[in-house]
Order: sequence, then structure tokens, then C-alpha cells
Amino acid sequence: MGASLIPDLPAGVKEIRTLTRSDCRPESAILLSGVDLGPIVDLPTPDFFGQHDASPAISLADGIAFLLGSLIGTPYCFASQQRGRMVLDVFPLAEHENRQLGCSSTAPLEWHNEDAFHPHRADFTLLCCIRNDQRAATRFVVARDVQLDTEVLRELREPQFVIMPDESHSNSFNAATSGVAADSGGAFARIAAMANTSPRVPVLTGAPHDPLICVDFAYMAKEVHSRRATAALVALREAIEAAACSVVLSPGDVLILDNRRTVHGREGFDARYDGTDRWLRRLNVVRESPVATAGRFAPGTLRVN
Ligand SMILES: O=C(O)CCC(=O)C(=O)O
Ligand SMILES: [Fe+2]
Repeated sequence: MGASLIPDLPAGVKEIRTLTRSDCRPESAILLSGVDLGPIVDLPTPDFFGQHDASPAISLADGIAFLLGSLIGTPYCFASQQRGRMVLDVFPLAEHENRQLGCSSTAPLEWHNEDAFHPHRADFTLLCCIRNDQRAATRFVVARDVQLDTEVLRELREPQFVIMPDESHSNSFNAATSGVAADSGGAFARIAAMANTSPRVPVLTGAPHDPLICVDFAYMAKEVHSRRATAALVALREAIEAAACSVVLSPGDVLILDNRRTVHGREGFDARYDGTDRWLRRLNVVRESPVATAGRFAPGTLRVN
């Protein structure tokens, strides 16, 4: 038997594993501070997707995010976002100030689960902060802290809600911003098909004392919902506001959110487009091994096609 040369893991690393991997109920929101994200912090905030791709600082920051995600589960990405890159950039894009996407700025980003419409949405979302001079807060709420009447809870557990794909997965948005990868046609076709079939899903599932939530208010049109379903969404939104937590991320902060038990959003802020704007980087993680979820990933990759 060979000798182990691996030193003991740092306490913080062990703690992330314990908190997020606990079988019964993982911690729903964890903030790591003082993470060394490397020389990426010296790069100006990009004006467009992929601007710094030739910089080794980007590869290093990708690797650090990937390693952090690997403490929790399996990092993965979608072929339909930012050319299928593993770590997604979140910074304000000129002329997109009022969109309901991470690249907005003036408009507050509505409460949502990451990729709420997608059957392969993440179990955990990591938000790594490169800079946040504008001090715009990320908002989040844990579903079990949301107080609702029995009747509203009953409505929210009915499979009657339609969540449309958000625009970050559309061929047109990607073609106009990051560009699209050559082999991503099938992925965009599948997203378009999801938009056409509009499956009806519940907003709340799971145990009443530890509910799972899936919602994206900006992509749930009033017209396709009954009056009672709409009223339940209004009540849910108010209750989320009442229970909301806020965190102003600083450089080196990494916010880990359980994407099944929390919803999140962001305050509005004024973009400057001078290289000093707010810049986060986001990573999706699933808990199970890809072997257990065969078919989810494109062959030989960690990418949902
Ligand atoms: O900017 C933030 O704080 C959150 C961004 C976000 O929710 C997203 O990019 O999906
Ligand atoms: Fe988000």
C-alpha cells in the first residue's frame, strides 16, 4: 500500500463539503469570503462576452470555480448559453439594461431559480464576485422561510404553472452577444421546443417542512394562468419579499445557493461601461454523478445539449 502524501484538507473546504453534501438537508445558502480568484481581479470588467478569453487569468479563475463546484457535486454547463462555456460571465451589457437576465443593470433582476424552466437546472449555483463597486445587492430567500396561507400553498403545489425559457438560452440572444458554438443548433432547437410545449409544473414540491421551489416570475405570463394561480403567484412574491435576505458581494466572495431550496434576484444599479462595472462569474452544479444521470450530458462532456 502506498503512503498518502495528501495533507489534511483546510477546514473551510471540509466544511463546504459537509454543509452541502449532508444527505438529509444541505445548507441552503453559504457565503465564502476571501477566496483568491487569481489575477482575474486585475482585468477590466468586459464589455462583451469572451473579451478576455485569451488571458490565462480567465483559465485560472475558471479552474478555481470548477474546483469549488467539485466540492459540492459536478459542475456543468448548457450548450445554449455563452457558447457552452463552463463558467458564465455576469456583467452589464450595453443596451440590455432593462432585460430580465444577468446582463441587465438598471432593472432589478426578478426572483428566480437558475434556469427554472429547464428539467436539468442546477442543484447548486455558485456566484463568484470579481468586483462590485456599485454595491448592488444579490437577494435570496430560502423557501422554508416563506410564510404562506394553506390555500396558497395548495395552489402552488398544483402542476398548473408555465415557466418559459429565459432569453439567455435563445439562439437570437446568443447570436447577438456571445455568438453560438457550431454544434449548438440541436440545443437551441430543444429550447425552442420547450417554449412551444409549455409543460405545466408545480412551484412548490417536497416535504412541507423543507419545500423545494421552482419559479421565475419574469417568465410566467399572466395570460396562461388561472385567476387562482395568478393570485397564488402574487401572494408568493409578496411573501418572498417579506422574507428576503440581501448580500452585497465583495471581490473574493463566493455565494453558494441551493437552487432547489432558494430563489434569488438582484437590485438594480447604474452601469458605467468603463471597465469598472460589477462583474460576477456563475457556475452550475448537480449533486449526483453524471453516471447516475446518463443522457443528461452530451457524450464525453459536462454540457447539457
Ligand atoms: O447579479 C447577481 O447578483 C445575480 C445574477 C443572477 O441571478 C444571474 O445571473 O442569474
Ligand atoms: Fe440567477
